[in-house]
Amino acid sequence: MRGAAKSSTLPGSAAPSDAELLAALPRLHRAPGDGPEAAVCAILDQVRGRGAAAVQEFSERFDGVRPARLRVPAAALVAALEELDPAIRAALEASIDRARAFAADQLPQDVTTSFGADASVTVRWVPVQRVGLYVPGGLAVYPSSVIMNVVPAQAAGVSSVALVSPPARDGSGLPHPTILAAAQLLGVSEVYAMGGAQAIAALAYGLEADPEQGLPEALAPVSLITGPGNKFVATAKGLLKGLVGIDAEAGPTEIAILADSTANPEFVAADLISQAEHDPEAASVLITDSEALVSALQEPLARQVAATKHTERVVTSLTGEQSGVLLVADLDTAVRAANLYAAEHLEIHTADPDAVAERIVNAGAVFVGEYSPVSLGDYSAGSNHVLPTLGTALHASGLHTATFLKAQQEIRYGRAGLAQVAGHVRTLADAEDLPAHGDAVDVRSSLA
Ligand code: HSO
Ligand code: ZN
Repeated sequence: MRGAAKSSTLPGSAAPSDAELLAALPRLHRAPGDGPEAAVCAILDQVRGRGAAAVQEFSERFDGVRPARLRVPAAALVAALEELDPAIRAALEASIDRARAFAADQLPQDVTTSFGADASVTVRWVPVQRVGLYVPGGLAVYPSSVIMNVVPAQAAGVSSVALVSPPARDGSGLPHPTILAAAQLLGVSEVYAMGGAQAIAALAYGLEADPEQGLPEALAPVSLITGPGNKFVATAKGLLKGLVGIDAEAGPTEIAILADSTANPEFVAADLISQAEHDPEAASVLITDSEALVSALQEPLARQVAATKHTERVVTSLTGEQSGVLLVADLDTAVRAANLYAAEHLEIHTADPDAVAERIVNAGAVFVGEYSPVSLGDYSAGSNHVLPTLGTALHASGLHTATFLKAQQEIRYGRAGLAQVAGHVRTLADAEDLPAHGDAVDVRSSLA
């Protein structure tokens, strides 16, 4: 990648070890405690102690806005949808339709396992009752993220949704009108003009009603918070994890492209740039076994970077430590590298993309073939764009319907069913020196 800070070549005949591959892959590594923990702790404390007044103060300090109304009035949601450009409305509706179809298909079935007529266990999928959804502000406006958070929550059957998003700097004191319109389209009526760590604190602790601060009704605490945000949001989620559930402490967006000599360099360049556009810290990584592709990429990349609207942040992202090219000897090594990198988004541009996709076990989402760009998934594919970053795809998933469900277990034994295992319970209880456990079973057989 021209101008990329890091371009690594491991084409030697000896297979590189996993450690060598990992070291050659570009990624920003932050040590725990490197983030704004101390500042965020202070914000959390203030919001817990002083509620809406503290939220307002932080909003003024960090977003440059003191919203007259922290709770977005219903009339503002209605007006935003009425005034929405019809083409944007149609595109949002199409995106919602696909996302809803995919989310509905993911609903897991309750399952009962029987151990005879009088003994069974069941897993029952129960929605989290109240969730908080964070829609970021920052360098762009993200109505698509309203869809990606709300749709799986609704598909899961969540009955109470609070959506927060920072106030825009447009004098309205409200989140961007397209965000409000998307909420209204989805039937979400509880929307707040707040962002940053203060919004996460408000969701986790709740807020008492404070009409003077633009909060006519209390904000009830939520049980789960999802959605990406800046590092203050991620840090606040990390610190509050436990008090509330969280989906992730998301980092900047990242794309990895696994490509061979058949890849179209124009497409590869466009896709690397597309995610670099989000953030100067966004990561764009090409993993390939083709030196010819790396050479062929230079001209279209330079041309497209110069022509794109947000050239400055794209260049910062592409030349940052977190972006670059890894050239390896063969496709097998490229697949191994992609699995080690565990990208938020992994595109596959190879002669047989399905065969490669089958071998990918670590990625937030896999985009199979050159007509499945990440930006399709960002908006209109039907898949979700809130995905694990920073290598957490090694163990985590993107938002999906089950994110908002709990696998609650039910134990249903009768007298005969219990009698069949009572002896084992007695034995194990005694082995653990917990005889009262065994007694709780024996009391039933002695009274039978
Ligand atoms: N690529 C981003 C999501 C997004 N892109 C929203 C455009 N709008 C993180 O997956
Ligand atoms: Zn994107």
